[in-house]
Amino acid sequence: MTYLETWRLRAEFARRLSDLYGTEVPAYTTLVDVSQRVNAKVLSERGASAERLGSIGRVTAERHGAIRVGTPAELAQVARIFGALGMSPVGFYDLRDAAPRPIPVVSTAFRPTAAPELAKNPFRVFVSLLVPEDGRFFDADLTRRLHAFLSRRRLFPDELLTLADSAEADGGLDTGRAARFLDLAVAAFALSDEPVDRGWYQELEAVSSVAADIGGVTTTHINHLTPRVLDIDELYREMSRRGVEMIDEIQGPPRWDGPDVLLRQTSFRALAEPRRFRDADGTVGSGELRVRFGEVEARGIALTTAGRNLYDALVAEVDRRQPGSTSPRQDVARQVWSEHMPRTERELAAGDLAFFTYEIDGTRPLDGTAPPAGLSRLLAEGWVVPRPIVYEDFLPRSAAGIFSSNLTSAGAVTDTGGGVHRDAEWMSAAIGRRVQEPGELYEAQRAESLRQVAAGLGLDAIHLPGDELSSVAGGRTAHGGVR
Ligand code: OOG
Ligand code: NI
Repeated sequence: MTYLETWRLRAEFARRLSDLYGTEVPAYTTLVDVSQRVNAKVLSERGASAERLGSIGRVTAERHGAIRVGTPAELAQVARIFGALGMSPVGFYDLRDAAPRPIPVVSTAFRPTAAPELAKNPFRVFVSLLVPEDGRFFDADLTRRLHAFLSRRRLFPDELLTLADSAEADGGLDTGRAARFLDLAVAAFALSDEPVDRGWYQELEAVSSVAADIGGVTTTHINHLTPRVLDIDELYREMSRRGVEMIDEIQGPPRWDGPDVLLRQTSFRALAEPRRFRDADGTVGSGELRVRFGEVEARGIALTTAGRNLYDALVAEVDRRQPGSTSPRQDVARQVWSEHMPRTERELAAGDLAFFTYEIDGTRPLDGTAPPAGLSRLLAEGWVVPRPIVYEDFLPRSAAGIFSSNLTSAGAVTDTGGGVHRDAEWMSAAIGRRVQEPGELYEAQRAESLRQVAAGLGLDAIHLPGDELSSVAGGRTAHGGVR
């Protein structure tokens, strides 16, 4: 191979980061082993249906990472490195008012967006940006000192950024430059042995351990690397059996006998790692920090806005029932889901609750009838078959749960100081690239498949279930139809 095109750079980066993280955090290697064992078992038990949400090749290589940076300029540099790997910012997550604990960051995820790229390698990174200006966490003096500290550090060497720009512009790098780029990129996310200023770190840690992990050190590092597993409950049990202490529960939807949607995640506590510290008198000594951890996830089908609203309503219902219940949250959730969540993919599709691509069902007997223009009838009469679109993004509540389960200090937040406004627009401007809406991407994928189905069936357009209802009610037939 003389040239590494974008997706190969991405796959190679993910593989090398995984090797690095395995040497730094040995429990990660155990997690990957157990994940692969569980995946093999699920595949042998369930056969082809195990691959409905991604081929075993994709799932085995699949990882997400998490990193944390301190300034918009650093975030913009991260975007150039991930741009070289074919990953762009998707989704805006504000964790500053998150339960169970507020975290002083706003986040996005860098990932491939086109389906063929995701199929080749879906590597994604959850990137969090500290908000030192937020007065609920930092007083004016601390904000000023954080800005000064962050402006003095340089996370990524110029050579790395220049190579990244050229890889992005050309869609890859020749082998020699690719090797150099990958060395520099992986090294930029390794844990540094640069001494940590103990007093400064502890001052920030009193506010938030995430703030200390970001603004208390002169470098960044990969915080965790998360494999994907096909049966997260089995993985949870197996890790516990091996003596790895997991957090109390699996975040996200419950295990149940209907379709998996969105994302289920769980993690184990940060491990204390040896780090060097510099004390006020200038002496350098050793110590430990607990900032990194292990996480694993299971992915389900992406939900439409209506599906997401239903999901949020069910989460709220679980919150309402939970306090009076002696059952674990997941059991309460399973009960709530069995009452309200459609039990089949077809019902999710017909109710426009989840995203699918559609194909003409070639096995349908030709009986001379003309195909209807509404998706519900096309489904009910067997004209088309749905194929689920995998949820490629994150859940703010789970992210907050993952952050919080690994904090070393309770932190200090006031509700008196001023919060500063941050949104996807703000973040797009900071990065210099548009932060895309996850829903837009799923919607575009579905629309493209419906265009092809319409063309194949000789229809002008196919109407989504919501539009069929409104047209029955005398509403907007053309509006929202997919042409
Ligand atoms: C990110 C926490 C969120 C996830 O998978 O939801 C996250 C972090 O700890 O930096 O990784
Ligand atoms: Ni994560």
